[in-house]
Amino acid sequence: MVAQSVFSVCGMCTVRCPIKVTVEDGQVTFIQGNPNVPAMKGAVCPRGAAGNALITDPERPQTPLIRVGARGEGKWRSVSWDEAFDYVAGKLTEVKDKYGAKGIALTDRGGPFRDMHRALLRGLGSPNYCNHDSSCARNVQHASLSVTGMGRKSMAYDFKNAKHVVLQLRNIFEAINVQEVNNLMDAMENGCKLTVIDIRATITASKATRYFQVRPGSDYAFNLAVIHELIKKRLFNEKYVGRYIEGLRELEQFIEPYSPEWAEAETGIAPAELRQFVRELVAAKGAVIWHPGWMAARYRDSFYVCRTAYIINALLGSFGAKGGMPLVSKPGDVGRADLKAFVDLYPKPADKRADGLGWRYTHFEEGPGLAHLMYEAIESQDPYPVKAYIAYRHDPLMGFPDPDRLRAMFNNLDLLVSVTFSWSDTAWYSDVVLPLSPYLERESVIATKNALKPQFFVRHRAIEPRYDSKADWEIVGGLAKRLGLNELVFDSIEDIWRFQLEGTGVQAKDFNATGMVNLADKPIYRDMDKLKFKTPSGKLEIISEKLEKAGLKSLKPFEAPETPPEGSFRLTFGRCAVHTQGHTVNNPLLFEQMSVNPLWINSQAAAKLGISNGDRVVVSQRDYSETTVAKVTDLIHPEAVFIIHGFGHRLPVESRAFGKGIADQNFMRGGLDKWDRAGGAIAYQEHFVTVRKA
Ligand SMILES: Nc1nc2c(c(=O)[nH]1)N[C@H]1C(S)=C(S)[C@@H](COP(=O)(O)OP(=O)(O)OC[C@H]3O[C@@H](n4cnc5c(=O)[nH]c(N)nc54)[C@H](O)[C@@H]3O)O[C@H]1N2
Ligand SMILES: Nc1nc2c(c(=O)[nH]1)N[C@H]1C(S)=C(S)[C@@H](COP(=O)(O)OP(=O)(O)OC[C@H]3O[C@@H](n4cnc5c(=O)[nH]c(N)nc54)[C@H](O)[C@@H]3O)O[C@H]1N2
Ligand code: SF4
Ligand SMILES: [Mo]
Repeated sequence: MVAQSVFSVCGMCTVRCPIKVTVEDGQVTFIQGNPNVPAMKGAVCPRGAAGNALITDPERPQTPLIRVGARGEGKWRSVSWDEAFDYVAGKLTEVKDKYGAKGIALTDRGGPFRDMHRALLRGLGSPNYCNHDSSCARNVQHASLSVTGMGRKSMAYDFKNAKHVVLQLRNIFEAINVQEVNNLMDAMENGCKLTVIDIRATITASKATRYFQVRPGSDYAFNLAVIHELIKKRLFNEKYVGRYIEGLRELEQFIEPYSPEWAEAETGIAPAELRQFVRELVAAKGAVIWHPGWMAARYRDSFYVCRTAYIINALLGSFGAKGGMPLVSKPGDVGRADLKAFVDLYPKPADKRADGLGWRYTHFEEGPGLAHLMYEAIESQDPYPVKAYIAYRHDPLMGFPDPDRLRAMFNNLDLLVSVTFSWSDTAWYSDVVLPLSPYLERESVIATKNALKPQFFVRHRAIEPRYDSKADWEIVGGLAKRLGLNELVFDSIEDIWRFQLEGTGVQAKDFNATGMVNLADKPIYRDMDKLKFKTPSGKLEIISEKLEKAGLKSLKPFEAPETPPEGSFRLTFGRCAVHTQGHTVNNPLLFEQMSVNPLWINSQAAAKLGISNGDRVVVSQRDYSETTVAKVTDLIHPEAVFIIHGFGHRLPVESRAFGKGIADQNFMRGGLDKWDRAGGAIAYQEHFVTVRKA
């Protein structure tokens, strides 16, 4: 049997790296980074390499399932796809007849492959699409919009050519994006400096030229002091600032009290060190990336941390610059037609959104919504009842705070459907589970990547499904057929690709050789004298009209984070290199590499509690407790404890993950109400716990 190479896209995390899959005799024998993309260096990360273990693992939904017991009881009837589609379409139609199409909501995990299921919802006539992002990067997105008028992905992080990279709230060597990691390592070999600002000495910090351990939640103070130094010493890029910044005078007045000496009391960082750091940034002459963060849904002022990060980039002249944050190109920017979109087949629904965006909250970007506010509407029926909810590749019961409250909200639903390739807390609580084929067993719609070198790319199916699961387009098509949305029903993926590619001059076969079609020959950097931003003034704006109109401050005075109550710690969390969120802990290969999430606790704090490294500890919040093992270390700030998110599974169908480690979301009671009015994201790290030896 000859080996076959399939160019595809990894699905083990949200990054979606281009991969080359070797298939022999209908089995996947090797997964590597797509060699046509130099920045992949032929490699994938540990999770990408474990894709095949997901295929062979029987501990995932194998057929469509309809609930027979109570919600969450785990009693299921295995049904045919026909029956599952009929059932879901029937219930959706009932809800639509009784409450209108707006009574149906769908959330997903964002990303490039969502055109068809978004079209399905819009075709039904509902405005209630949300992605997961109020649990992740919404603050960054809204900060970017407020300063540049453009979304966060309108700028690339040009790590490869950078001279100084600042990672604040960003642990790049463990929360991995393979191409970014490789590009940053190349730059560091060429002398690029790396500064890490974290509350823990991570692996990224261990590779840094400079590491600042700040007090948890004090980043805004840190950034204000950096701005103070740049402005007071006139260290900013005068030409760039004169040309592109609107509102410098307001910034100058606002920043007055926030000196490095003032900040020291908040952050714990000595003024001399901060000043030396700022001088080094300035010396890098615009080839600076001050990363605005990714999972920046942490504090009540995280939006302002991201916003000041963008302002610092502006003062240093990083926007548009090679080695900084150059603007990306869309197909239209290089004279090419973009893909035809399925969502455009239907008009934008006229009803107002259940989450209040566009009418109650006018300063937020409407498109991906704010899922937690939609959940609130399920509970309150304000502005109207939402009675059917499809969680599409999304696990809100693990990803949002306070799962007990969320489950109570979901009890108001007439229908809860989960489309997923793995078991998840949400799937377990659903009325219907529609098993999606894992990424190696399914293909996707073609997607556009806006980039320095824009492209179209596609996920090819490497192998046939082992169980009775389906690809996205098959699931959407099966429902669409029964809901009278025949435009979304296709016999083959080739027909779908043909629809999408119409008028682009590209054909499906053009993807066979590498999995992608480049729309430009080389990376395109804009002329630094002719940058345009999409704000009302066309410049980078210190004062955002949208925020001010909504009664919010563009420049918010600093308020210190709460000090943990006596004997308590702030609960902090993040990623590790071998797991993705909650859905890989039960992966046989990855579970072997890390089966439990230890609680990081500062050595001195632990000593006071009589806790030694490796002890079992009880983590508590009021009357609620879970138990794990302690990692006692000098490397974390004494006010915080830290765990890797995604553990503490309690589903009997996951024999490996069951009962291992603790679940941070369970210690966030009331957390659905703690969200950032300016940035839109949940403030996940505003919760405290106590710790004792078990
Ligand atoms: N307490 C706490 N809450 C958090 C976080 C935290 O650290 N602590 N992290 C937050 C962050 S950064 C995010 S992004 C959200 C994530 O939370 P979710 O958005 O729920 O993301 P995933 O765990 O990736 O879950 C996606 C679900 O879709 C299924 N799935 C189906 N197909 C695919 C596929 O092709 N790719 C992927 N990746 N999944 C698929 C997976 O099996 C899984 O059940 O949670 C957020 N919530
Ligand atoms: N291996 C792996 N890679 C992933 C993912 C994964 O699950 N696994 N998920 C992907 C997703 S969805 C996302 S959103 C990204 C997330 O990427 P990141 O946001 O980089 O990852 P995190 O680990 O959530 O958080 C980064 C750091 O913030 C620190 N931190 C916590 N509190 C504070 C604070 O008050 N101040 C400062 N300065 N730092 C603080 C944490 O200690 C942590 O090291 O990763 C992506 N890549
Ligand atoms: S970072 Fe790793 S898991 Fe995520 S898409 Fe890339 S190879 Fe896959
Ligand atoms: Mo995320």
